[in-house]
Amino acid sequence: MNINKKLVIYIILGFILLTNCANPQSPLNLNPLFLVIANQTSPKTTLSCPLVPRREEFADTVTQAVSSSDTFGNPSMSVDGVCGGGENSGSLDVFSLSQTGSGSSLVLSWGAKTIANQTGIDFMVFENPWRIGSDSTSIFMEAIIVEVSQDNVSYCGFNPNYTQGNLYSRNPTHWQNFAGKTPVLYNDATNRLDSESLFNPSLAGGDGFDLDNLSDSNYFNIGCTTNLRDTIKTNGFKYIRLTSASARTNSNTGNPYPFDSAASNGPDIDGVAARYRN
Ligand SMILES: [Ca+2]
Ligand SMILES: [Ca+2]
Ligand SMILES: [Ca+2]
Repeated sequence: MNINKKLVIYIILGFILLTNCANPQSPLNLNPLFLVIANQTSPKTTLSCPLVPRREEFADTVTQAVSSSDTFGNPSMSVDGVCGGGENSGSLDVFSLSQTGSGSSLVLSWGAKTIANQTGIDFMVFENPWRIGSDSTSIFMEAIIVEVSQDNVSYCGFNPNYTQGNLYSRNPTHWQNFAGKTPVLYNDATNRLDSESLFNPSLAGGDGFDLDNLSDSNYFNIGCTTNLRDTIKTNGFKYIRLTSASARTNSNTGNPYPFDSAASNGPDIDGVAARYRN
């Protein structure tokens, strides 16, 4: 192409750009065209959940689980990424725990990595609770007891405290230090937050835990001592165990923690994310 033809093309392009900058509503605005082209060619248009390969924050190893042929009986769904359904619906990318028995617990890890205790929330548990209508005190939720360990033998937990006795409550504030009570906003495809926002519950949803709040209670006979609690707080943990609350006895009542007997068939684990991995 000779230099005169180039000059003419540059002048035309310059005119188009100037027109667009001056008047965003101009029919010459190229943005919609660019969007159409981008939508036709970019692989981002086929966003799917879960994201492959999974992001490094998520636990990637199923250490212990009881799988089944049920729809949600595949433990790998708990380590494949997180596909939260937002405030009013629950993810289906989940592995379901049973209410009682050996299938009521799941142990996950991050390969050989240690999860450290640093500033603020150290890990997030993503179940699939959802809000019933607009009432934030009415959540369809299946409570989970959370415990961590260095050797998958002796564990310490977060001193779960349920305040409504034998009566099941849908109000998450009645379930202190349990997981499974906050709707999940994070989604690998549609709400892929950066590695800091993933641990901000107001952006990601889910239930955050800080190792500073680890308890030395051994009420559940899990092998916890004050020494182990302090060691985990200082040096971190390798294994996280998630257990249906209904499989455990409430120290306040001497009975198993209640669940929504009309609708619940056990907590559903979408994934767990750790903030500080060594
Ligand atoms: Ca912390
Ligand atoms: Ca659930
Ligand atoms: Ca999942």
